[in-house]
Amino acid sequence: MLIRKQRGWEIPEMRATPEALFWRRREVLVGLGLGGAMLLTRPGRARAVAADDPSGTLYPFPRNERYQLDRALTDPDVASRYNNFYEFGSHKEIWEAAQTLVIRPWEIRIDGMVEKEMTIAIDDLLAKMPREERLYRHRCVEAWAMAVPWSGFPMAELVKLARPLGSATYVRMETFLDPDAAPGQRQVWYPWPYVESVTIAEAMNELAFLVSGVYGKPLPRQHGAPLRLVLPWKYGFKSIKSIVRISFTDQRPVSFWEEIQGSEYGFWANVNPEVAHPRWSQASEALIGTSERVPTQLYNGYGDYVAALYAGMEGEGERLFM
Ligand SMILES: Nc1nc2c(c(=O)[nH]1)N[C@H]1C(S)=C(S)[C@@H](COP(=O)(O)O)O[C@H]1N2
Ligand SMILES: [Mo]
Repeated sequence: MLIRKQRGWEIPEMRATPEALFWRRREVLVGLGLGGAMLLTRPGRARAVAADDPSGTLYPFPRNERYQLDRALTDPDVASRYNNFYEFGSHKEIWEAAQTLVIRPWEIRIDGMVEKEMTIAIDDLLAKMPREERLYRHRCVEAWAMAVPWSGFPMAELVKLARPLGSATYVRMETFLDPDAAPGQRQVWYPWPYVESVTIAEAMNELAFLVSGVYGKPLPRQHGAPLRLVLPWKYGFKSIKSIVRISFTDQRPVSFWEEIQGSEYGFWANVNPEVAHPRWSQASEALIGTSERVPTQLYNGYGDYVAALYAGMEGEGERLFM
């Protein structure tokens, strides 16, 4: 059994696991005759894949000074060793296990309600896009936060490249599916592959950022290489990692966490300190790698950019903040 140290800023895993998931996992284990504690997959020893990342020469990307922080950057070693990436395990210490992810060749399928469906290799995509670095805050729904310099390009540019039909209203994104590389995907009580979605209006918002690097270098696998989303005004689970498919649709997709427990993890998931998670307060957040806690801000402090997206929607019965 893997024993892990709990850091001061962590919510105990028991409390962070949605109840529905706890029971689904239990059913599966009992069904297999493995009611005991042992199985909960310890990912295999890290097998480092030494694939050269051909995008390395593109870095660093020029910084866009428009996005400023109110706090110090997180220590890069802390940010890259405390990750949520359930494909490699349902705890934070997955960084070694994630090294099995093969990130080249890597293609992204763009399909659904677009003028012309296409498949594009990550390096061709990066070559085409206007690349920049941005300092953003990140707020996980588990009440921890970090601040990092992401390298990427505006999601709006991807939408322009895809040329969606006027009738499309949502963007649905999907993570790779490869249980051999990602043993967490053998945990059949999760609805793999990981799926997330935003409205096209959200995707076009200037803050929505598709990210290929961090701290001036290509993304380490544990951060979601080679391409992940970053939506700094929403809880972190919306920021889907290691994207292989981007689809345009007029039906609201159901995301991974919404399917697991929609009462706790909804479609909108905008940060709001006044709307508690059913099992813990969202009023403040722990800054990982420090002993500091700071008050959480509405839209994670990005209201000037995004509040207008949601004007009047609460009246329509939308749960904007979970
Ligand atoms: N495919 C995938 N994307 C994911 C996750 C995941 O488990 N799988 N976890 C999400 C959550 S809950 C958070 S907080 C962030 C964490 O990003 P980081 O590990 O780079 O800090 O990734 C998000 N994207
Ligand atoms: Mo998260």
